[in-house]
Amino acid sequence: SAPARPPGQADLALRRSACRVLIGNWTGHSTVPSHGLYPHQWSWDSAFIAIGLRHLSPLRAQRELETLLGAQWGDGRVPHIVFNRAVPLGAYFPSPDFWRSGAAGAAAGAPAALETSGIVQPPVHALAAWLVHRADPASSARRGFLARVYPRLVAWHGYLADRRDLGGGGLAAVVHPWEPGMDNSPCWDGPLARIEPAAAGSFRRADLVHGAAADRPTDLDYGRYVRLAAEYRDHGYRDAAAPHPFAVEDPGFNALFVASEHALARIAQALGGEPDVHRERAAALTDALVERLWSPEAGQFLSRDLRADGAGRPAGQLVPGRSAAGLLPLLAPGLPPAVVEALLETAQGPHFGLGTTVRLLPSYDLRGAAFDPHRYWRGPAWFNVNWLLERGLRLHGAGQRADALAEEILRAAENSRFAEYVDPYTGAGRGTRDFGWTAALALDLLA
Ligand code: 9YW
Repeated sequence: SAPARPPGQADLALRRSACRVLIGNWTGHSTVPSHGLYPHQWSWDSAFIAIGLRHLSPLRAQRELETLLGAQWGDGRVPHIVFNRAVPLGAYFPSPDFWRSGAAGAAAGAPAALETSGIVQPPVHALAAWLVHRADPASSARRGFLARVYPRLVAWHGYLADRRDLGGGGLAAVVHPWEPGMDNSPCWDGPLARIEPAAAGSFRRADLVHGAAADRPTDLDYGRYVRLAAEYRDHGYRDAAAPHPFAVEDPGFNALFVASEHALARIAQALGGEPDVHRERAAALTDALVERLWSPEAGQFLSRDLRADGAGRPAGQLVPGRSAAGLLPLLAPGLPPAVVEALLETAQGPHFGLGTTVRLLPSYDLRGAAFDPHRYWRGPAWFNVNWLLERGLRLHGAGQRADALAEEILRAAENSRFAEYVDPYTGAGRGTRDFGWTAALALDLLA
């Protein structure tokens, strides 16, 4: 999905510096998002990182995904963090002694020899595995890469389809705001309001050592994140047993599920197996997305809160806030044409401003009362979201808009020294620098 233009000197320099970040963040078996802020292996980060790493070293990219999948639980879940034992406990919170995966997760099949978290992140992995394979089919075949990862990816998707269909409508639900990967999106303000925060003094945030407090989630958010994770843990991470007071169907998470299910079909076919089961699931997920999360009034997908809010609002309502996650179903090839048309219009309209008021797609509605251009997932533009949108635009024939977006992604990556996120209007960097997926996805667009 590269923009159609010959590489210039600036691109060669950018490619070199992106490679430098990926080499610097490599730990020997996987890549950290950031040595300071996030010094372990993160699930969806690793998938995006592998997508870039394949241009630098297909073998490393394969290894990245295999390391992550090596931490898969018996019930099929792929944990959102795989901890590196060489990193001091205090470097990141919540640390392994909080999650206690081996003991607390035993009934759900947590691996005894590794330390992981117990929640998940969006399923970008099958898509990444397919793209990694395509980068070097010969080494992939020689190492039996696809044959090794395929059963694990099938089990992962099986976990999401079976244990996480909490709404019974054919979509996967997330049970913690960390799971959709957009921690403090304003869309979670309502669903989180009913969660009693953990006492402020009962935990110590490590993130504030590395990031400006005004660019990060608040202490109140963190108190609620901690409460939810502890409660899940105390129910043995068993989805049938846990009360899941936060249960949301997120359009971004499910859009990636669709894209990855299509990738699984390609993987199955390459292995001489059965692609149809995957195509059928992808089609069913796409239908469920449209049926359950499409809002014709908003012209985009919204999240569905599966729980009642305690203030009289019944369970199963759409959350009104407009997150960029609601545009990511553009990744699904089988959307109704009218939905595609409306999504393209919304992306370029006043709420997201693509190609008009902003340089990069903001994470949240520019016109929303909660919009904040600097605070994490409440407005800043993120490189993975923009890379996904670029792909979706291209898939649906908006090639020129995709080219223009790719160009902006590259310029912002370069000017911000591979920032974690940027101001969507100016492209000015925020958060940490030399961020893994920023470098990886820039490299992918340059390839
Ligand atoms: C956390 C690592 C992760 C990302 C998430 C992002 C943030 C906070 O950092 O999560 O402590 O896990 O929101 O998308 O994967 O980069």
